[in-house]
Amino acid sequence: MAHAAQNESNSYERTHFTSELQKLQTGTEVRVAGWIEDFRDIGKLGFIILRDVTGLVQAVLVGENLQKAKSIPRQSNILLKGVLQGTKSKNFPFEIKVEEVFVFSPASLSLPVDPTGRVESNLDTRLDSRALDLRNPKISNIFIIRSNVLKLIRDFFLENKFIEVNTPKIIGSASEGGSNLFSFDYFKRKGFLAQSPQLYKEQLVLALDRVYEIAPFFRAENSHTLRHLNEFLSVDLEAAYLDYYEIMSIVEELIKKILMHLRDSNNIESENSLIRGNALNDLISNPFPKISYEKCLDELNRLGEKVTFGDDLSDSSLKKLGEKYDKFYFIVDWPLSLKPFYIHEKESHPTLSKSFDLQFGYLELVSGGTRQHDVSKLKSRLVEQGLSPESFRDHLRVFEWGMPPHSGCGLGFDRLMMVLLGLSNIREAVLYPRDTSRISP
Ligand code: AMO
Repeated sequence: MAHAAQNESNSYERTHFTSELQKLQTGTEVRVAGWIEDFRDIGKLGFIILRDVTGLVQAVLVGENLQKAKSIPRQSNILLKGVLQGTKSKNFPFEIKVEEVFVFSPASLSLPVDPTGRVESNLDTRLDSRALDLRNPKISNIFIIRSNVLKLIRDFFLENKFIEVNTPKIIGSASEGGSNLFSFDYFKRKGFLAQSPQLYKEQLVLALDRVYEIAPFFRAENSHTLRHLNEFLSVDLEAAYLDYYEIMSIVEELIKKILMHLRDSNNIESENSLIRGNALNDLISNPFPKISYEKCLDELNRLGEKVTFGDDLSDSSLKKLGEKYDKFYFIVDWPLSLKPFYIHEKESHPTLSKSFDLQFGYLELVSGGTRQHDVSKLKSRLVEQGLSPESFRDHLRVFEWGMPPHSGCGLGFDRLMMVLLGLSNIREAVLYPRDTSRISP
């Protein structure tokens, strides 16, 4: 949004982002703010290349302004007041003839990373100086696309009658059982960080019918990999009267909507992404394959991987499968024994469950299923899994208040961003990642 400077007392007010200048006529007076990406002094003239989050502009300086510019370090934050004019530059269609230079804040002469990208730094060094790293447009673009995709997801849920909810992240007992919970002192008792909104989202369908949540969740997993974080953003959904096949359709539709948007806005860089050129159109127009867990076992055994019914699919198995199915595909009907207590058994084959994972190659993106809504079965499933129904009392009583049948899933949003942008490390998709060795900045 462009704001005209109101009066002289507000001389620091910017009038335009750099991307808005192209629609203006030469002779227009402008004030742009940002940081100095580059400075060239060619004697009587000097050039500042000024960058803001939307792009770049060249500014030409003479006389006192040029003298002043010589002493301002690169990356300093400044405002340039001037007039648009034509230029002989091959790189810019116009430039700003500078009338005044305001320095808001000089940058130190030795910076920890080079945001122009000319000097490369390793990821750890970049993450240690993330705010500066984001001045590199290749990096900020990741987070601009991330923000756009989150908006698309919210629009999609709104169109499909889902209500956005916010469940607590501080909880008093394990939400799904399991040991991967962070715990801390909560006044005179123990508190935990939620690993998933699972129990709350199920409870909420009792009245709200269809809910979704986009929120960080926490896993105290000691796995230092390229796809695990201890805090990750999850897109959770839960819907009454739908089964797991209908949830898969919703997930597929949502992902295709995102792919179409990125294709149409040229945001999926063909060189950079796992999804290239025509492959993207094929993905959008064909259904994602659905492969049963049992068929996966057959395929894996044929490929020489020894897996028997009831085994989880190891990293090496998923890598093998991912070589054959290298894009999006669902693995459906997992053994009930591998699934949490809230997943419904398949009535026709009670050792199987109404469950699915969505994979992209070897990478698991989504996990979900039809839920058990019969409270006595829920109780016996808890006992089977060595959990105490007593500690789930608050949850189980909701199932005695007229619970509709329901299904849902959780989508790992940071992993989805890896796939969409062709990033090999989940940390690239997260501003301030938390892993087993990183808790700051
Ligand atoms: P699950 O534990 O499979 O299922 O998690 C759902 C999805 O979240 C992502 N994810 C992670 N991403 C990054 N780092 C992690 N440590 C991490 N752990 C999980 C994955 C995964 O597919 N309550 C169920 C969902 C449901 O049934 O609704 C659950 O949490 O992409």
